[in-house]
Amino acid sequence: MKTRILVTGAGGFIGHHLVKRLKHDGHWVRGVDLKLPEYEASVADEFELLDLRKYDNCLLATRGSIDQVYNLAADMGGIGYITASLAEIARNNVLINSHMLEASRLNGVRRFLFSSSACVYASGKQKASEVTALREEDAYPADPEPGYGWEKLFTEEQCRYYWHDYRFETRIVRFHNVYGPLGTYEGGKEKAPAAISRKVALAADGDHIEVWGDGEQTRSFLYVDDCLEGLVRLMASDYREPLNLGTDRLISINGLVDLISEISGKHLVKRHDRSKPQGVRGRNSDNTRLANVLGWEPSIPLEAGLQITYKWIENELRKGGRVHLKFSSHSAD
Ligand code: GKE
Repeated sequence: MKTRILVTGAGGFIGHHLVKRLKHDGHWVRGVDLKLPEYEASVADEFELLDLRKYDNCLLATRGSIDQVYNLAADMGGIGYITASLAEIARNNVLINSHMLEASRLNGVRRFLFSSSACVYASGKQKASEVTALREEDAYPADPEPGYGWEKLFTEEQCRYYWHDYRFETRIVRFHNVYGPLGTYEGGKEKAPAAISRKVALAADGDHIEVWGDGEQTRSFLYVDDCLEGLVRLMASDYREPLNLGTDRLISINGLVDLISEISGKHLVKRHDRSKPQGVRGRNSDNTRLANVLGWEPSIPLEAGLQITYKWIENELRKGGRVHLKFSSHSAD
């Protein structure tokens, strides 16, 4: 019998990619989201438009002998988005996650994966660009990102309670800035790799592009295919505690801009805007536990992942006639 899998957030970036991966692996997949995937049709066996903030919809989504739930549905975005409305984001995500956990348990789901975030880590441990990579235990004493991070940390705890009280099997992944094609690149929810790719694609050779902050803040970035591999491995594992899923290659945002500019073949001048949201000063993933638990680590180089991502975003903009316009007096390639 095929494994029956529910992916919530299947209209979003990681969820859409995950549905493709699970179908490729031969599973039966139901996708659920508020919206359809933006850039291509879902290959899920069933796709249902449901608002998972409502408990009855979570019962519907988990009906019919579902074996595994990948709960990726979330109100989320880059640092500009998640710092703009704390109450609404926290409320939406508390509702989705609490209701999905309970509905999954009542409907007999065998395993539930919760998508947490590096935003759970204590801010005091992320104050320097040359930051020490974060181990899973660095989430405590708790001082996470307001709103979004607190909600993620609370739901991690709730997963533990579901094991404690009901022996309900949960898996908890902490994503570190995942990027790749078919992700949001404009409109306010985009994260740095997509936002900078868009700005570079729209710029003409020699232009200025806006970079938030002084650009010396640091991050590590995870390509989506590595993310999928980690998710599938974690679901199959017997590990119930939170686990980082990221790379441990620390790079400054200025370095990221340089890499993307190089891919584009353009020489661009950075214009730093220190009034824009910057989040933590430095953040990196310690992958010791990831490697121990999964017997595997992400391996796709940043240059390779950015190349694919940049080309996809540039092509999307070109289809909309926007790259072309910007290049009226310059070469487009
Ligand atoms: N979004 C964005 N757009 N960020 C920019 C830009 C830009 O045009 N230019 C520079 N940056 C800088 C931001 O100021 C920030 O310091 C850094 O890039 C990364 O921003 P981000 O990708 O939006 O998000 P963060 O890594 O700060 O935070 C994200 O962390 C994830 C977990 O790793 C969160 O927004 C969540 O999306 C997520 O949980």
